[in-house]
Amino acid sequence: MIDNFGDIGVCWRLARQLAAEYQLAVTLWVDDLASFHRICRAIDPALPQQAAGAVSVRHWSDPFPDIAAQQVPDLVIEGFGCRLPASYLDAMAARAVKPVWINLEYLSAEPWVDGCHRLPSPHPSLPLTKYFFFPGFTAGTGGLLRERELDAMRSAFAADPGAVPAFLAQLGVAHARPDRILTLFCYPQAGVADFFSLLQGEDADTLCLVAEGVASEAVRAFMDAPAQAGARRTKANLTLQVIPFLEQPDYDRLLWCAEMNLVRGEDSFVRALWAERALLWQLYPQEEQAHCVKLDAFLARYNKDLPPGLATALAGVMRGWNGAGIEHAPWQQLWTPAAQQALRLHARRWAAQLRENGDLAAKLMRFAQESC
Ligand code: TRH
Repeated sequence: MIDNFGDIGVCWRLARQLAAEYQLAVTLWVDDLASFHRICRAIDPALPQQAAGAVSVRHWSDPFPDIAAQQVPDLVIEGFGCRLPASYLDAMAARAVKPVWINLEYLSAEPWVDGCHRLPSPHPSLPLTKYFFFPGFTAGTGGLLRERELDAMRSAFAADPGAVPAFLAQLGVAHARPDRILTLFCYPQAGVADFFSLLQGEDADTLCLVAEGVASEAVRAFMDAPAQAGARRTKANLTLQVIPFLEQPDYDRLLWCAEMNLVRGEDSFVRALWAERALLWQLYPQEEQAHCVKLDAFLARYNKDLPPGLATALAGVMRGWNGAGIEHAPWQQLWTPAAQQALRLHARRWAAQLRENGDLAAKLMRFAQESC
């Protein structure tokens, strides 16, 4: 049995995987049930306790519900240093056999991560030890979340010539064979309006799909209408369509339809890596530009085996997307037929390398067993 606390996109995925693939009784504690409802429609934000598939979901309210020592499971995962309530820590400490306590950390490609993965941190006053568990891009880290069936599902989708138009039709998207499909998921800081202008002026036809609620201001301005699912408008060579915010499995399928996925944060970024398509990553903006350091660390790894000209162009575009905006020249360099072929091949090789590192849930389970 485990309790899982933390950032919803990542934690919901991990909770489902641990329940489905390891038959664990998982409880997911969530403070913001309304956000959870967006990625899992079955969630009722008004309920303090409910089931979502095989996962039990509880509202992390303030004050925190009373939990007795006997109710504390063998494994407690704290997502992203979310700080467990004092009463819950007391219940953990009151167990005869202490639970394995893991702090699942943020994803970063920075070199120090390998050295910090699995480090213990004894609690200053209670007989408990927390272990840092870092996702990452090397074998020395906890790896990345990847369900057992994911590759088979993606391969079956790719092998079916009717899969893309059929899936898009399900979302209400007419698939008139544009030159390229982009999906857009970003933070409010992204220079979306300028990006739309850039796409309008391109020679290639672009179909850009954006989920309802994402970049709403720029989408509304482009549409000159509310940014609601179903809204669609073409200006010059850009067609923009708003689609519903999807549940996680369908969001994967969406990523499999695109030539390039613009993703953000952590979970959508990792899904875009597994989609094996070109991607642009927007990091969660942090104080003192800490996210730029993280982006450079990722680019240093990801771009290493790309042809040098293409690596420079991709780095320029990705830095622009996370800063002052995307410049036309490096953007265009990504879209020559040779660049597209190289980026697709590179994405496939990279995903294969990442698979070799092992997946996060399996590594977490192994670590928990070793730490009992
Ligand atoms: O929600 P995010 O912004 O999460 C981030 C990261 O965890 C980051 O590390 C943290 O610092 C920041 O929060 C505060 O972006 P992320 O991680 O990509 O999670 C979004 C989830 O939404 C992901 O699971 C994919 C999912 N999603 C859908 O399920 N359907 C959709 O239509 C879309 C657009 C996204």
